Order: sequence, then C-alpha cells, then structure tokens
Amino acid sequence: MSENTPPLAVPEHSVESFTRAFLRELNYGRGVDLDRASANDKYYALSRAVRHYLTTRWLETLRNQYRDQAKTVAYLSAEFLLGPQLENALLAADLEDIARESLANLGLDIDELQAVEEEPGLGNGGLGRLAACFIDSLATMNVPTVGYGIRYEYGIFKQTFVDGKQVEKPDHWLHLGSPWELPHPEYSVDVHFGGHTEDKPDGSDGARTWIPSWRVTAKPYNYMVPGYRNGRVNTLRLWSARARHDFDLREFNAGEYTEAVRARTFAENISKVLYPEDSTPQGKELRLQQQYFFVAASLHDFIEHVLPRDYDLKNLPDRIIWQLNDTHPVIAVPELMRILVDDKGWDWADAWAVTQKSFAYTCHTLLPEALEVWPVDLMGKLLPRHLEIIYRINEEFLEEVRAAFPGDELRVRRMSIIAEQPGRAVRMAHLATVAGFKVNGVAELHSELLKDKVLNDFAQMWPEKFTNVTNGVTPRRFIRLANPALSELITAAIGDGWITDLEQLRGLEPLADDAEFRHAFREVKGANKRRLAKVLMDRDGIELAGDGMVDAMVKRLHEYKRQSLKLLHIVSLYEGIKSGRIPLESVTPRTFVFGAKAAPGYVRAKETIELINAVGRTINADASLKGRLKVAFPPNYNVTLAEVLIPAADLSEQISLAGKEASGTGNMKFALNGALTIGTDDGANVEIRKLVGDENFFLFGMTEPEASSLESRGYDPGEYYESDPELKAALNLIASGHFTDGERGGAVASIFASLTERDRFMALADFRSYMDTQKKVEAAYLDHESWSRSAILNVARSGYFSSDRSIQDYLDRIWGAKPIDQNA
Ligand code: F58
Repeated sequence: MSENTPPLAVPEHSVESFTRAFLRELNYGRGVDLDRASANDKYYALSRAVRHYLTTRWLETLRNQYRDQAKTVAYLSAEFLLGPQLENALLAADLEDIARESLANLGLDIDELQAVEEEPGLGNGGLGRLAACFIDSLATMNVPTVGYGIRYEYGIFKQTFVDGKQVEKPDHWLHLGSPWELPHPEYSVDVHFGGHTEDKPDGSDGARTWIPSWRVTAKPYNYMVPGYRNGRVNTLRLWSARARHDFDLREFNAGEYTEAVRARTFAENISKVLYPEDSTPQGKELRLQQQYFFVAASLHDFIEHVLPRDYDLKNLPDRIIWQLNDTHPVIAVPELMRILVDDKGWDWADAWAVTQKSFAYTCHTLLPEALEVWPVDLMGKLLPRHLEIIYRINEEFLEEVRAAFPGDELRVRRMSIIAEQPGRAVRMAHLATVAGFKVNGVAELHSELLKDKVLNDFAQMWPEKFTNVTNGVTPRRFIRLANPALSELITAAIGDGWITDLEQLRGLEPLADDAEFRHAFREVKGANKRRLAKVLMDRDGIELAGDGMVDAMVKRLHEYKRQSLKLLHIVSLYEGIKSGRIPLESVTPRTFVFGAKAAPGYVRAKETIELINAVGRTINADASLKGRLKVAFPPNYNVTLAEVLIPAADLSEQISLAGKEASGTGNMKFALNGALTIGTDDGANVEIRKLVGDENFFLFGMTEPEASSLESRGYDPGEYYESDPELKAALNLIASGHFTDGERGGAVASIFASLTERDRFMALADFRSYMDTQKKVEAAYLDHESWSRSAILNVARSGYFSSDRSIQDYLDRIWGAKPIDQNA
C-alpha cells in the first residue's frame, strides 16, 4: 500500500454503524428523509450502505493487484447472468443479520426492500449463468480476475403469456438506476469500425494501416465481485456504448440536427439489447458489432490501463490469460494481432507467438448450427483489417495442416477457418481452436464428443490442446442464499466449512441412515414447497397440487432439451386416467413445473409453450384431478425464481437427447438441493449419476452411441407411434384438439407433425423408456424414507459440482494462475 493513501477503515460491523451508513445514504445519497423515502430510495440506500463495507476491500484488492502484477484471469464473456446483487453482497460482507436488525429498528422489512431489485438479466441461460458462478468462485478463491462484458441496457426479455402464448416485453432493468455500478467515463475507450486498409510504408512484416470510417466510445461501468468473507473484491467491467461527445458537431453546425441524433442512436444501439438467442446465432451485423465492441475495449483497457506504462508485452502471457467464453469474444484474437503488428510494430511471427499463448477457448455446444460463422462480406465491411489478419492466420495454419497431412485436401477444406459453402464465412470455433493454447468442453462426455466429432480434425492434429473442465455452480448463491433452511440443517450437522469447500458435504452421508435427520430434511423440503407455493400464488395466481411431488423442468425451451417429451408424459398420464387405464387413486400427487423462455424467432419452441399451457389449462380446470395433478408454468423464469423453485423440487427433469446437451448446470443445482434426477445419459448427468450412484438416479433413454447409430440407420418416428398404444393415444388426444377447444391446426398440428414425421431429437424413441422410468419414480416416491435417503445422498455426493472445483480445474489444467494470499 502506498504510504500517502491511508487505508479507509471498513465500517464497524454493528447495527448502529450500519444504521448510520443507511441513513447517511438515504439523506445525502438520495436526498430524502426516511418518512418520505420511496421503496426504491430505501433499496438504494440499503445497497449503498452494504457497499460501504465492501469498498475498502475493493480498493485494497485493486491496489494489491497493481502492486503485485500477478497473473490475472480475464474472463471475456458476452453474457453475465448475475441474478440479484443485494442478497449476495449482504452474504459476502457478513451483514445479513445486522442489516435485518438495523432496518427492523427503523420499522422496515429487509425482504420487502430486496424485492425492489430488478435482477440484471444480462444473459440467456446456462452460458451466462456459468460466467456469473465463475466470477463468484474466482473472487472467493482469491484469484486476481477481471470479468469483461457488455452492459446491455435491456437484458433478456420479460416473458408474459397471453392466451397461453409467449409475448416478450423489454427488460429495462436499469429504469430506476442501479446502486451496484460505478461509471468510469475517464477510462472510456474508442472502438473503431468500417473503412479500409492501406499499405504501411516501412511497416514491419505483415503490418498495414487501418483507416476506419466510424467509431464509438466504450464507457466502462464497474461492478464489485465480492469473495465470500475473504476480504477480496474483484471487478466486473461492463462496457456501455456512447456516441463520441464530439460526434455531431459538424453535422449540427450544418443544421442536420436529426441526422446527428440518428447517428448518436446508431452508435448507442450497440449495447442496447442482449440478443435473446438460445443456441442458433443469427449472424446479425449488430451482434458482431457488440462482440468487437466489448473485446476491443477490454484488450485496450488491460494493456493501457491495467499494465504499467513500460510493460514489455513480450511477457504478456505471464501476466494475463484471456479466457474466451464460447466464440462470442474470439474476435479478440485478430484484435491482439492488430495491436501488436500494426500499432506496436512487431513482426508477425513474434506477435503470433504471444497471441497463441494468451487465449484459451471454452466451447459450450455440440449442435453444429450453434457454431458461429460470420460471412466474410459482413466482416470485411465492419472489420476489414481483422478479416485480412484472419486470412493470414488461416494461410499459415493451412500450411501446417498440409505439412502434417500431406495430400489430404479434403481435410484442409474441413479445417479451414474460412468456410466456402454455402457462402464464404469465418468459422469462429476454428479460429478459437487454432489460436487458443487450450480448448475445453464443459462436461466429460461433451469434451469427448468435441474431440471425436465436432473438432475431431483439430484433436487429431493437436491432441494435447484438448481438455475437459466440468461445469459447476456456486454454493453461495444456489445453496446458502437460495436454501437457508437446508443450509442451517447442513451447518448444524457438519459445520459451515461446506460453503467454501463443498466436498465437505460428504460428511452428510452417514446421516442418510439417520431417521431423525431424514425427518428434518423432509421438513426443510416441505417448508421450501410452502415458500414456492406462496411465491407462485402471489406472483402468478398459480396453485400447487397439495403437498405432492414437485417435478421441475426449467431451462431454455429448445427441441434438443425435449420439453415435448415431458409434455407427452403428462398427456399420457391424463389420458390414462380419463380412459380408465390408470386408477386415479394410484396416481402420485404431483405438480409439473415448467420454466422456459423461447427465443422470440423460434416458432416451434413458442408452439411448444402454447401447447404446454393448453394442456395445463385443461388439467388444472379438471375438478376430478384436484389435489392430484397440476401443471404450473410461471412465466419469466429467471435467477430470482430459480432460487425459490430449485430448493422446493423433488424431481429434476434432465431429458435431452444423449449427445446434445453440453453439460447442463440446472441439473447440478437440483441435485445439490436434494432433488432426484430423472435423466438421460447426457452432459453432466453422466457425472452426477456416477457420483450419486445408480440407485439414487433415474436413468432412461438411449445412450449417445445408440442415438447416433439410430440416427444414421434412419429414425422413423412412425414405428414408435404405431407400436406403442399409450404413445399413440397421447399423441392422438393432442391432435384431436382436446386441449385446444377443438383447434387442430396451429401449434397442435405443428408439434404433432414435428414429433411424428421428422424429429432430429427422436423424442418418440425414448418415450417408452421414459414412461417406465417415471413409473419407478412414482413407486420410489411413495416410500418417503428411502426417497429422503436418496435425496440426502444426492446432496452429500454432489460437492464436486461446486464452481470452486471447476475454477481449480481451470487453474490447474489451463490458466497456470495461482490464488494469491490476500494478507501477504
Ligand atoms: C449452455 N449454452 C449449454 N448457450 O447448452 C449447457 O449445456 C451448458 O451447461 C452451459 O452452456 C454452460 O456451459 C448456452 O447457454 C447460450 O445461451 C448461447 C447464448 C448466445 C447465443 C448462442 C447460445
């Protein structure tokens, strides 16, 4: 610490001190007194007061980071699905009780104030949430880190249902401001686009001059990323696009006022909205703008603002690792090359050597259509210099391929960074794989399939480049915050070390055989179900099926995830009851809970939502089924709702076609909260089952090799439809318009056809096995004691799925960065 900046003292951890901070923020920060303060004023003041306690640590962390120049992880991600910030800050700063009491003394209810917060929904799903879990773990594990991303003004859309159909509403999460961000306009960075390139007289090997045609300013907003009670606060830096302050002078002087304003809007559109895609990138120009925008600003920020002025960039790989969260930030590769070759005057070979040691790439998919490609025309128009650099990288890379596999021109074509068909385009996953020194998948099976299929040619060439890091989730948010009742039970049994060392949950194993503990565990589950019931009633007027089983399928709506298979199970059960095949009394009371957003342009996904809602309406309105079956589909599933839903679940549905779900992370959250999984042998399900044991997991369906082989033999859904009377009856009931007031067209016809004619995800092939396994679930659930035993074992054996473990694996296998001793 520098001698002339004395440390700011952390405010005292006492109710009095907290109250002072709160009132000061209310009076001076918001300019109101308590009597006249709005709920938002109070939420703001509360958040700012909590921030006081973390700020000193934040400054210390930054100061140490600058002093030590330790190797830093820069996590580049177009998405950070953070979830509510206040509760996490209270937890990290150990202020939950103090703040509650302080506010209660003032006649305020902290829960009501927390409910004011609009969660920053700056992500689509698993990938964005994983980034949020990772930065939490990095801070908790004392790893110098900076997260870089985009401060979208509108996050993932708000989902509403109108007549059962999804209608999207903009998510203007910042409309009341956010107490969690700090703008730093003085560190703004100009980002350039368009134009052309020119020869650079006397330039070094490969250097050219880029003459861009327009630019935009990237303004950083800093967010605190507090570690769990360890005195470390890392930074998440999100960029917001601003028109340059001097952009409009000429046009304004010429009287072109509206034109000037239009130009301003154009520039600022870049960070306006998160693309609500699930897994098929649309290749839109604005998206490429977003990608380059945040990546260029982040590289510049690190090189010019974080590194000391005289830093020798030859040593860059000792100082930083740029982790590419999927291909979205891969344009960073040619950007670093451009900086080194064009701006710094390095030789191409030197620049490439440093670049190749600076990046590592995480792939999150197996679907070929999810791999980003950018038409060269588009890239050439927006980033002409980057396209040239990519061409040269490709040229040299293809020479290497030819040298390694002489005469194999087919292979050269397959591996090229530039696709020729259907149009010339840059394959971003190939660029990432060529440039990255490591490539990882996100679960064991996924990493194997990457090597064997998606990136097989690359794995043959560079086997050592490929590795696995199985995903994880943060136990702070998804157990400690989301499930306080379970947290208390665990802590009473084994102490609270599990919060930062989740393998300690193993200590619960013997308690699975303790009747008293099982009873207490059931009480916790019951309380969590009542909490869920209340939230769903207050939020959406939805009722649960008594205290029956809570069976949850929550994730983005996608055909490969097979929500329609779940729907077939429900319809089949209903059809069985109605036709007398299944005696009502034999049916285990259960609520089928769905949570799922469909990408706005994904018609089939939206039709599936419509059909689920139609079936739900019919079942929920049927008096004879009351207390037996319910379908609950609360709209707008998000992190806030996940935190209430997951702790209440008994059964977790993870039913993707084997070989399609890269990992899943919801599956881990459910297991850790004591739900049993019914799942296919896919993604991280495989590892969950291995750890919790076959007898505590309901496996069904084809394996990946079986699915592949069926696919190549030719899958004929008609065979299954014709040969399974229950399946046929369920599908026919849907087709008859029974759930849709006699309507047989629209969503009904479309989903029926998609399942029975050509379904890439072969839902009908797994139907029988799924149904039979659901029967086993019902039988198992009847035996409360043995079910609880299994549920406890799921908790006890899932410690591996902490994101702390994932981060340790990244450190060991990829980053070579080390946690630092904060107090050294
Ligand atoms: C998800 N991908 C995987 N993509 O589907 C899931 O299996 C995995 O557990 C998770 O990543 C974390 O590794 C995912 O969420 C997206 O949301 C992208 C957003 C941008 C457009 C393309 C899809």
